[in-house]
Amino acid sequence: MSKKTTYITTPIYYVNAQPHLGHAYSTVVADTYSRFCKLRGDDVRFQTGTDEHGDKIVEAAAQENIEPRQYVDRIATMFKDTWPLLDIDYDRFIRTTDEDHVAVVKHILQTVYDGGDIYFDEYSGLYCTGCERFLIERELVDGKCSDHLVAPKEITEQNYFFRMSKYQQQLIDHIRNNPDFVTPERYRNEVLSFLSDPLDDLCISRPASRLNWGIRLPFDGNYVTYVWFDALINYLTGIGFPEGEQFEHYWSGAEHLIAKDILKPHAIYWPTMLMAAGVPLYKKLHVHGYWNVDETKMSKSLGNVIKPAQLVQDYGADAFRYFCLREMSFGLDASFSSAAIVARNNADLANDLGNLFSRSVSMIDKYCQSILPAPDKADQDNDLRHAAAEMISAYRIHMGEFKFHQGLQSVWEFVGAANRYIVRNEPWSLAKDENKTARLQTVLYNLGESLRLLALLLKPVMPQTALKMMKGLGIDSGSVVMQTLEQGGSWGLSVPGTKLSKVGNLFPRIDTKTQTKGPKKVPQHPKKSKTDPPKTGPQISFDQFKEIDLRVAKIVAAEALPKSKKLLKLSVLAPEERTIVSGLAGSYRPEDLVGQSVIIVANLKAAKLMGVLSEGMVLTAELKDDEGNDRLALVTVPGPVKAGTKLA
Ligand code: ME8
Repeated sequence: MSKKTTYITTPIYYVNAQPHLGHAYSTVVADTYSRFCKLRGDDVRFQTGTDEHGDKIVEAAAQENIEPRQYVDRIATMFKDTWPLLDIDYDRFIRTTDEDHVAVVKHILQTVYDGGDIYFDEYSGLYCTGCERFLIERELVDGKCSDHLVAPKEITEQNYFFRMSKYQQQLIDHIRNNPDFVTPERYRNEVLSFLSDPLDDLCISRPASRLNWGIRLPFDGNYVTYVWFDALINYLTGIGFPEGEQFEHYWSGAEHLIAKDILKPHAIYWPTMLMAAGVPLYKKLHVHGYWNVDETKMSKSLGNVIKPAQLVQDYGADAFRYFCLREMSFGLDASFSSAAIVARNNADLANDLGNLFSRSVSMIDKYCQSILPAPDKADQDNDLRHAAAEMISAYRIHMGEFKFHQGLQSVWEFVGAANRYIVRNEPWSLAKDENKTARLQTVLYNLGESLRLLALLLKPVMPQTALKMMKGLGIDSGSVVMQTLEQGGSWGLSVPGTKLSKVGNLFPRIDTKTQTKGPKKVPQHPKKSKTDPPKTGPQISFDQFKEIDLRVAKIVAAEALPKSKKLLKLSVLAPEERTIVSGLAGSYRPEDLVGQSVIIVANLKAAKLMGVLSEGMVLTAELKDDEGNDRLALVTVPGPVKAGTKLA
């Protein structure tokens, strides 16, 4: 059976700005999707690049007093040099100044012109230099372009026009008949709504007397091609259109990725251009939202532009890639902040995944001299197997639908299940009992196998971490079971007897104290006089006291709540599993809590804290640490007392 082909593209970025967080996000998403499709077994091609013609570029070069050619070479190199820092593995970096691209643009223009869909006309219109296009009245807000906040210039010119209006109905029909053509649905609806009004024809030339940095029209050398008509064609050039074998092979699997800012050119200009040129339409357009920074728009003038190289230096490529994909619900806007990325790093990566890896590997080291033991065949541990199977099927669906945050959520549900598996099985206790060696070996094998599956699924998102995990597990990254979901996505493929190796921690915790600027505030408390009477609250009867359901609970998982400095989300057994949100973040690291037996008020009315339903309260005592800061100390119970035991 021949492989499914996928051709994923990013926008080609304007070289009037240096690479920033938004460019990095789109490129990381495309890279992850490309790697995911390979994992799914597809034959994949991935293209990114730079958009180098047009007014904006001429202006930017003029500001630096250099020729456009020199300017575009410099900034294109910056983009090219940035992507390896984020482990972007593209097949082609295309530039619209590349020779083959210029030839393809001319070819398409000539084809559409010969087909009668390009005509010459005089036009007066409102031109926005920022958008590089004529705007229509209903796109203006208070007479200004809503994106660039400047009034467009009234321009009258003779120009060439593309008969876009001719293809309006054909485009509407295509979008209606292909629900996945533009996703998520909100953007499909936006396009259909735009198409409910008559479509204008598109001005596709600029007089060379006004702008000569562009591709000359093949049928009139006095004009250059409008930058959007030129740029969109990059998607065809990159795979050898019109003759190339690659075009035949990949075009039917073309999926474009963009942000909402360039929806109209991609969902309206581009498909109608393809129709006029007699080229089948691309398969899908995936549209994501915008990253804001600390809730504000990212912009040069606000000085809050985030550079990818800095992000890699501060957090590492993998933590940044994970954060982007986990934090943004694809299609919606999201807010970037150092606090949010640090919280994700510490909770999800260092705590949940990192601890699972280091605990498991060090137990295999301690109890089996770093050799993966053989499991007892009769001992299936179906819960963990089922959790793994569920993770793989949810991951496959969500990642394939660009719901990366949900794909990763399913992976982290499994990480949680594996961490709870350790707590439930207590390998350290099994190791003390000679009769339980077979069980201990099964538990450790299952942990090794869980980690192998996690490494496989995390390859597209965090390539370096996946490699490190494989190395630690003693698995050759080229081994067949680590290549595709088909070959490696079932339980039990780790080979007993494999020698593990020491690779250290997967993720360092980032110390939030060194991240925040300025001195730490010490909370002030009114001083108590020695003669103050001890405070007691209102008295309750014994019967009232008996109403309080105090129980021993065992903490089986703990994680920070990303948006809160104080709260931790705990999973406890009492004896049934429940979630409790507790204000312990300033006093304990999540990993120090797992395994502790504490006292909870089990019948406290459930309440939502930071969006998480908390079903109970953990008892703590207040104390002051050496620096005089308030801390909370858990009221703990010795290990042998069973989870769920009521306090008498
Ligand atoms: O529009 N959040 O180039 P461009 C998320 N050359 N993504 C962002 C972003 C943000 N705040 N800011 C930018 C162009 N992006 C044209 C494209 S394609 C044939 C021609 C990303 O440099 C996002 O992918 O302005 C957006 O669509 C793209 O950068 C715009 O890049």
